[in-house]
Amino acid sequence: MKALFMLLAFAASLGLVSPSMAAHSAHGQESVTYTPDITFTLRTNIADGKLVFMGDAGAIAGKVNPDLVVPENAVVQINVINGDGAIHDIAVPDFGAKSDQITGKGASTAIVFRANKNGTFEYLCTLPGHKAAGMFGKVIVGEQVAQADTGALDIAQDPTAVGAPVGKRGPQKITVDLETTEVVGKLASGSTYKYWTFNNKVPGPFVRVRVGDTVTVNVSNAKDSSHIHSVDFHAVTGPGGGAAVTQVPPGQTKSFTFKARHPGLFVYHCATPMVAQHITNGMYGMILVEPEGGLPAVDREFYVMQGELYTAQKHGAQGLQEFSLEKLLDERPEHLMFNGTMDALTDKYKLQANVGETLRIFFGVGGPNLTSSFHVIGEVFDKVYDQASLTSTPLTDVQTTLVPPGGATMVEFKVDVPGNYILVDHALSRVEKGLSGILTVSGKEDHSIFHSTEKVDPNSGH
Ligand SMILES: [Cu+2]
Repeated sequence: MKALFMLLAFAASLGLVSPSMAAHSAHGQESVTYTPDITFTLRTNIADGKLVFMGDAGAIAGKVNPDLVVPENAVVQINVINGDGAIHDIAVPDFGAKSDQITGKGASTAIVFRANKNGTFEYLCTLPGHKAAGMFGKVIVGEQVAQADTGALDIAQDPTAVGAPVGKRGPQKITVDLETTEVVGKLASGSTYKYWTFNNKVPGPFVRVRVGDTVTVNVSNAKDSSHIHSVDFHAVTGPGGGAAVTQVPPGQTKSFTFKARHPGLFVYHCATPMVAQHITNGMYGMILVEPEGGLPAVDREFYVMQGELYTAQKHGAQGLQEFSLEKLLDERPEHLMFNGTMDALTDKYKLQANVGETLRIFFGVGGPNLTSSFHVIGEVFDKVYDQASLTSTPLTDVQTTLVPPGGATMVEFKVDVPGNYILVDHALSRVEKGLSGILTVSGKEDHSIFHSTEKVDPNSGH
């Protein structure tokens, strides 16, 4: 429902739905974006005989009527969960935002608005008597949000780190060095996670070879690791994809050599028990085996992988997030992300291109559990190399393509219209758990392709 609401709001910002519909959906607010800049979750509660909003997660967890501190001009989402079973709503009248009423215990609603003026404003429940009973607090716009410097490692993988095309060269001998590490990395602003990685990045390095190459893989497990690690390349024909000979204790190195016999885009991952835990913690990456003569030239290539984190703490919580075995086994991730962290492809790295260019995305799912419905909002894939088969005729003109865990796809499309395009898994609840990326296209508009008299929000997309 919320995803639909956001979709409508986003469509409204592009002028794709009627003004009345837009006004209804966005509560009269202009230019909200597909993904909010900041999200708060409040739970209604009865405390000391008073009705209150209680912070549900993150820095406001457990606080009564918490101050909601946001940067100026941020798109703010406030979720409210009914915790007491009475009728409630939430409104921020100064920004024209008001939710539906929620009645049942566990029911929820949300409001979204752009905090486009500085100052202190009120949020409240508008039901008669509820504010008087205690249901109100402050939205403080324009104050610096205090940010603990965690000193954690930046493990986000650069989506442009795709290596050099093989071109016309013949088969060669190639060496791939992988170091397995266990490091505390930045998950989102104010939160960290103990990642397990290949070469301190999630996903691990993009390995690029040619069919017929002889590839030697050296797996070194860092001295300060606590666990055995290994690697299974899906491009390998042999025991465990290499995992049977690379169970490496801390401080040691093991190697194997394989012939790249099948062209394609293949996932690699750690395959040490419990394998699902090693993968969720960040131990996955991809190897591209280019066909003879190489792939057709394109203007830009990107490396994107989808992952999941199962933490005891809820999405949005601050501080060190700890692994939850229970949630992993139930396949209930708290966080989903492209390239390792919550903001890897929305803030740290954005995908950039110019109008008229043809792009190629090497997209894979580390997982370990969820199938991705990969989609770029506002674009159509000209070509989809389904299941990352590079020797089959590609599908053409595709909106959304399925990518299973341990699988990949290669998509190509020409960008014709400037703007921000959002990479998503179209199972859009996952956007709420962090899964999105931005492709920014610059250049001249072509009104024969897209035109509107409405103002396009320059920040649309983020
Ligand atoms: Cu491992």
